[in-house]
Amino acid sequence: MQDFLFTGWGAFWMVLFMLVPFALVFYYVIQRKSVVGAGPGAAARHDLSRVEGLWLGLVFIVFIGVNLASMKYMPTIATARAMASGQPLQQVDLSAKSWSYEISKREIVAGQPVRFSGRSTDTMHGFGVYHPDGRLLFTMMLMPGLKEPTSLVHTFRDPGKYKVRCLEYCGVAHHAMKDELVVVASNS
Ligand SMILES: [Cu+2]
Repeated sequence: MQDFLFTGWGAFWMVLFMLVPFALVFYYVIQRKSVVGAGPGAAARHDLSRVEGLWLGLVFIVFIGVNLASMKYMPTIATARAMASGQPLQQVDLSAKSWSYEISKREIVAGQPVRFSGRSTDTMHGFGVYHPDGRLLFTMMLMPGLKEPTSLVHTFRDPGKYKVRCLEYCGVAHHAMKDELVVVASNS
């Protein structure tokens, strides 16, 4: 019985069978809509009240304000500021492969900026660092095949054990791709 669908004009009739009712309903809806409501037109603009205008202004100001105020916390901006400050950096080189990390230094001194320079040797990996209280501090996306390592500067404030997790899905053992950094208090 269904054979005719797959031979000759069967597919054509099948498409018509689907499309014609759809087209009819579409046409009906468009017709109805054009009769029932004209939609927002030039006349509706006069109804935009003072309150609506103020609300729009407030949203705009809050949007710009929040963006400006939070900009310095963006990892890229924080990195540029740390580099410009001329402070000595602790350098940590890391290499990611499925599904582990090689990290040149796992012990870090608090209060002194750390530059993480990361590479991936096989596929896309992430390097996400969590504060001991569970907050995600930053994550780096490590793409394979780049000439320069991906770098980010972060200054750790609190001594403790910081979990590292891959935050880019990278295969069956992605969930097991983790490591740990230890931040120690500075002696000075
Ligand atoms: Cu992963």
